[in-house]
Amino acid sequence: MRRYRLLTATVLSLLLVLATLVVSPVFAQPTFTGNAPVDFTQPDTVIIADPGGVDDVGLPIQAPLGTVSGWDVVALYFDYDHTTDIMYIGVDTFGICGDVDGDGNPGGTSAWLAGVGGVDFPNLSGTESFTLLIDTDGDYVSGSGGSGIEVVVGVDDINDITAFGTYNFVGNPFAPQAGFGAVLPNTTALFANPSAAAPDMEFTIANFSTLPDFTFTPGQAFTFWINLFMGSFQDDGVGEEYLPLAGVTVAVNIPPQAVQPPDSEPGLVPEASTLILLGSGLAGLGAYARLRWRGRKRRSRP
Ligand SMILES: [Ca+2]
Ligand SMILES: [Ca+2]
Ligand SMILES: [Ca+2]
Ligand SMILES: [Ca+2]
Repeated sequence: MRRYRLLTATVLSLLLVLATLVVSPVFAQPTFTGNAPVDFTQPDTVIIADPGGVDDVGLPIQAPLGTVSGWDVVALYFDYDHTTDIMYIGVDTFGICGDVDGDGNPGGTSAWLAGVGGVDFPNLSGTESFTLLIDTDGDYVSGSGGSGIEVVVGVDDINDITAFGTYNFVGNPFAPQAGFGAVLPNTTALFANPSAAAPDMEFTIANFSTLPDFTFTPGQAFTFWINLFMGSFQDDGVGEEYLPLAGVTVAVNIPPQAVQPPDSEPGLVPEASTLILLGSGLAGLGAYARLRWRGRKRRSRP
């Protein structure tokens, strides 16, 4: 009996060791600094470029030549950690997110903006708004303005950055800033209130797979659909940013959990603990073989 228990334990431990040698999940999380294109460099990052590019947020003729609004988005970045179920999101704005007049101060109004009757409010207050709409199951008819958007992440047109969070979406996708419903339990951690030192909006959403109507299993590939809006009603003459377009969604395709075969990377050495386990497994097999050999010798005696 003893030898069978020893054999079972040995085989199990060897299988375990082999399993860890064959596939080990790999995920390097972005380190937020407030600069999305620098922070999101992982191979599984999904980038959604603004089809409108830079300079698709209109400005009044009073704005100095070369001015770009802080509403102007270059690209969105997504990186999902299948192990922790945390989604990392970065929004690369050309300047500082929320700096409506692009003068380098997200909470200060330039003379030309004041001249046309506009105000640049601090901390996304006033009617300044940042909204990321999410259709988790793809039932929103893009461009329709109908139902189907489950979630909105950001700040509506009433509150300021202190209310940044993840909410049920209950409005019309053509006016996303006015469609915030009940707050969802998913912890939403904003890296920083955008400033000159950290110009891009960066945040994480916890328990991402539990957002309403999601049906994917972490580890597997999945898709959701988004629309991003940034703008204000009090920045007279300055336009709004919609990605890709007002009321239109774009698919975000998240790849499956990355796994790394043991010899995929030259110079990759198995961890010491793995080698010790492998060694003890082999030693166990050796002990079993010796037991069997002795048993056979005893039996073969006349
Ligand atoms: Ca843009
Ligand atoms: Ca400003
Ligand atoms: Ca502002
Ligand atoms: Ca939906």
